[in-house]
Amino acid sequence: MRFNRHLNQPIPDKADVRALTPNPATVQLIDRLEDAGCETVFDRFAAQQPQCPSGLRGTCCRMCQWGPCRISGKAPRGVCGRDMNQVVMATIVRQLAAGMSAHARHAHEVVLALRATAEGTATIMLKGREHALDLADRFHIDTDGLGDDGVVRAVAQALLDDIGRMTADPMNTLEAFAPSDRRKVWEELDILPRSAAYESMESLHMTTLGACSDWTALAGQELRSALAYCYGALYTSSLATEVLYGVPTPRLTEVNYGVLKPGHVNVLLHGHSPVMVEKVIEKVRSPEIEALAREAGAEGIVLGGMCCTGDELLARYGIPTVTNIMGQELALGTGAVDAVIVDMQCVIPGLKIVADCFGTEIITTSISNRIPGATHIPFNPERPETLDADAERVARTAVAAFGARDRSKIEIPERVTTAMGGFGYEAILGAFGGASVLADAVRDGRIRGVATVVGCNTPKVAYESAHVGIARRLIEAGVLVTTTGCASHALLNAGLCDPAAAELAPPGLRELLEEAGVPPVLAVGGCVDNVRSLRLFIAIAGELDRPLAELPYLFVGAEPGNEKTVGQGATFLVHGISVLSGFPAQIPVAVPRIGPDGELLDGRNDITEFFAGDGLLSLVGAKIYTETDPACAAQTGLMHLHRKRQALGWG
Ligand code: MSK
Repeated sequence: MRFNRHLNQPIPDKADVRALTPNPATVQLIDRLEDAGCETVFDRFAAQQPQCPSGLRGTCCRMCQWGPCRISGKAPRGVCGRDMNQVVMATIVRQLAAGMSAHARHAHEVVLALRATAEGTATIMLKGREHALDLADRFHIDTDGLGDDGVVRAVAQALLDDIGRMTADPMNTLEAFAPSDRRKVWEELDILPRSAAYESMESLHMTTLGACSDWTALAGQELRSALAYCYGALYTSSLATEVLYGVPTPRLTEVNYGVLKPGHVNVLLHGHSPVMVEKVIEKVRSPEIEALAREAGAEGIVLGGMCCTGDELLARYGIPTVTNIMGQELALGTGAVDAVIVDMQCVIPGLKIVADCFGTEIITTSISNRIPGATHIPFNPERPETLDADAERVARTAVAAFGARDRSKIEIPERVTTAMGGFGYEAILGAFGGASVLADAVRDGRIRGVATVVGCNTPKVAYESAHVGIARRLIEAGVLVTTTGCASHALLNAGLCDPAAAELAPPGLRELLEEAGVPPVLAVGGCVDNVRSLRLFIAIAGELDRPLAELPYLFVGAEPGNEKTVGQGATFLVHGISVLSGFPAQIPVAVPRIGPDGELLDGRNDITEFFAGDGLLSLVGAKIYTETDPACAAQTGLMHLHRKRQALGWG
């Protein structure tokens, strides 16, 4: 592997990916696309090397039109006078705001659909009505005389307020779900947020030219935004989805590229928002559309999931997942995919390039997402009355693609993996017999710690090797693992979400898993469902009567990619749960070197001290560890968990 001295770590090329990626189907499809002369993310990443050192270190400032400015030893300040700390922290604050905007937009669509359902303008059958009653209770909504739909409408309004409130009133979800000892920490730090929309606005405001010159105040805004992100975007989206489509329960299925079938219409469902895709599934499973597929000569219809839409559909219906953000082009390389129905986020432009190589129909269903050459049938959350008819058109377009394609190019890897998904918060507690059972096991060491292994992929790490390498080692050391997002696909395809994988765990954890009939990695849903893992952490801490920051917990983001991952990590940090990152964010990493007089310079700076030293630790009780090599990263994580246990006297 090529070593990048600016990052102090190796960077993989395509040969390294072939050698290190854990899924043999991946290698088969990389070769297949190369033979077909079809470029992928791996080729474009190679073409971009070497990447700009200033960009990699986060020291390039592009936040006004006086720049761009590169902060260096020669020019330590930008044209306006910003120094390195201000540039790097402002960039991180902006990344979190961008990620928060994405999740908040997703939440907004789902909550509007919930409200429209209560008002009767959207034809959606509510599957989680009892969940709405529970939320109404938690939000202290006076339900007297509201009626069933009135309660749902009031809950939707409370969630909508948390997405978009512009005044300093408390957030409903934060008041209902945050642990009280944490709320005190946040009050003392003065970081209680208003809403996702307000903090996105304030983050952009504070980082614009001449608005704030104190990097520590920007760091405070980062933490405030993390809370807005968690409670205004993640909780709102995950809870509204549960009221609309029900709370997931575990189910066994098969996943991986091999679930696609040559004689069938193969349709992949990709993106994040559940609203259109749920209705499309309803249509695809109707006798009319099934008949249409048979008329076109197909033996049936296969639905497969990609990215977070895939995670959610696996959780709710056991629909097989295929792959994640960096595998989306590879999936089309099977030549078997007739249509990809995409809604919002993580649908890369490269998808259409490969689609054109194989004649795959791309259908965009979000008003925010346009792809040149794709069929556009969008769901507009302000006009829910068209949902039914639009979903029917989407389903018909997808099925019609079967007859229009050249099927001679089909080559599906045989690999199929058994997996269990559907571990909503309630399902995890139900499987183990309650939070107290898990708390006892954490205290007596049968569970050495609880980690959530989540997030995207990045071409800067050999594809999926870190997710799988770290998770496997954590299991072998007795750590219970939850997962979401693209990491989830890597772990599902690697067999770690198969109940049979309990045999990898040491005796104490293995017995617990076998008794509960669950795998060592619990797939909880899409990236907004990280709050299900957070709720689990909070529930166990409650049983143990300990603050979150004292417990052997860890957030692992081994292959960060999307701006959304910044807020995911920050969400857990601000709750006192440390983060293990597999790749340095765009900050000047501490690179030790020898000084002019032979002395060792450790390369530390204010930003690395804040995130990885005592800064954040002294404020919220958590910090970031960064380690690329999966074996070393797992050791780092295990050391963190062990130290927590030692401090508690739990050995
Ligand atoms: S899809 S945000 S690449 S997890 Fe949620 Fe995957 Fe990250 Fe998108």
